[in-house]
Amino acid sequence: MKTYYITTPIYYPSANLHIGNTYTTVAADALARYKRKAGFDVMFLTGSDEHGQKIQRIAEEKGVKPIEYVDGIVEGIKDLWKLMNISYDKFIRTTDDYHIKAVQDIFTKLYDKGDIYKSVYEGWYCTPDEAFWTDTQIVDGKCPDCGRPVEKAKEEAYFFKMSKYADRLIRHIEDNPEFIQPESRKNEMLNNFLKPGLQDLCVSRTSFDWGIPVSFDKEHVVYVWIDALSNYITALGYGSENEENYKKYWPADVHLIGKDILRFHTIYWPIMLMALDVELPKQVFGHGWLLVDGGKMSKSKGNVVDPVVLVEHFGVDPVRYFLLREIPFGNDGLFNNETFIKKTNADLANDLGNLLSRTVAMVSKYFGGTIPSGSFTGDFDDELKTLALSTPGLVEESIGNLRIPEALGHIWTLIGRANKYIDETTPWILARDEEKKDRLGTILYNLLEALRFSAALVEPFLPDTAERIREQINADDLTFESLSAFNGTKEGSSVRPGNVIFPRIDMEMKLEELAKLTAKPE
Ligand code: ME8
Repeated sequence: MKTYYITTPIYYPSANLHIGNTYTTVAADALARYKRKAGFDVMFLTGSDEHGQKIQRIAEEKGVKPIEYVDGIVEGIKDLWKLMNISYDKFIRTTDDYHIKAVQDIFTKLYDKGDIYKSVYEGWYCTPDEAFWTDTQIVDGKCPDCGRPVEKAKEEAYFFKMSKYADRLIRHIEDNPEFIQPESRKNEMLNNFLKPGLQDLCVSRTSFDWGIPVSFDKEHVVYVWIDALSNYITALGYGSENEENYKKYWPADVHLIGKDILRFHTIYWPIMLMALDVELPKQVFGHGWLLVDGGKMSKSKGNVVDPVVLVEHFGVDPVRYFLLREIPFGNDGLFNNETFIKKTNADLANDLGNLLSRTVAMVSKYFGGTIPSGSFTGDFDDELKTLALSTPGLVEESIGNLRIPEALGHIWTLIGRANKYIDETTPWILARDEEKKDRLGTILYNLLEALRFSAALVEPFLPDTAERIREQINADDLTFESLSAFNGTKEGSSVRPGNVIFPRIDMEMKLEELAKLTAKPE
């Protein structure tokens, strides 16, 4: 069985997660679900990155131990993933014992090899970003990434000899065009960071102690990126007594991350792996920002959209749908209440929801709920069938290239075609003529079958929606295999009319309510 290993970043439990973190995780979930459904043995990893000065400071401010603080947040993260229907296979916490031990061994191994050495660190530190900067990198005394003030830092520290592996990494990136995606980000990494020359990376700290102690020098804790990045292999048991999962799933098929941490994933991480003689991940995909009113949403800015509130108001799948369909995967996209409601009403309530309720209602009304035979073919049938049969291949191709909005676009083309088929074939007129009942039956059969295709294809993206459609059309097979023929709907079984799957949202009423939520401080 082919394996597929996909990861999200491990998130800082410095505050509750917002819709931006949710975006990455939902996208990874859709890909993981798709691959599982396509027959892959999937490992989908997510988790929390719990060490560092920032967490230590927050815990101190709150008067609790760091572990107590992060325990609470991590519980909330797990609840959020449950709410969002995230099907992760493993959740790693960097405070897990096995991870701590593996990171200590990794650090020691790199030291013994001569790739890590002790020296003195002098420079600037951005606490919110947990990033060190040199004199030339800071801008007007501020962090070049986030614009917040940096602090002077001077301390004994261990350093990683990054430059030793730079040429090898440049060659790897140039020889493997799929390694950094989207393509534009590859040039940014090569030209802005790698080619000008890499500085050695500071990999330990002594000014705080909320971290993994360096096993041979207990004054030092491992500086957060070696700790954090290693999660992708320690979660698989790398360096432990049981390396079964590591052997099975590594190298990762894709590390899905936001573009903010691309540098860490495409420079530091591969160099660490080279030093450890471990194969590199096949791909690092850096998606864009979810913006609110033109700015990046972030925990430290406090301009977050709370996914829990959105789900309470609209349900899980409208949120998943908007993130997956509306945000161009790889580029920035705007989260905006008005667009969100418009999109939910147009695509979910109108296109998909109405197709389902109209079809099921007509089967109930004209055939007493019993699914008719589909043998009486006529105009427009072939076009619908041909499109349905070609859609799985198109979706597969889009997903293969991680073009998630495009994949959904193909499914909605089919949904749109089915709605058009109703207009073209006018079942309500045929229903007036008893002699045309067979033809009417075929049309409804084809619509149910188009709905079965849509449900099967949409399932990885909107799992609840697929289940609700399946229930109403009474389909017993939503596998991808069943989409090789347009005849999976069972004639003679009964539809089960249910609630409207996406009630229309009253834009004006909700907008006012939502406006308050969008800028909700934590
Ligand atoms: O960086 N739009 O954790 P983090 C889209 N612990 N995605 C967003 C986003 C936004 N506005 N804001 C955050 C860390 N994200 C490290 C990672 S990995 C070994 C260590 C997503 O909690 C995006 O995926 O700051 C980004 O990379 C991640 O959250 C950063 O999460």
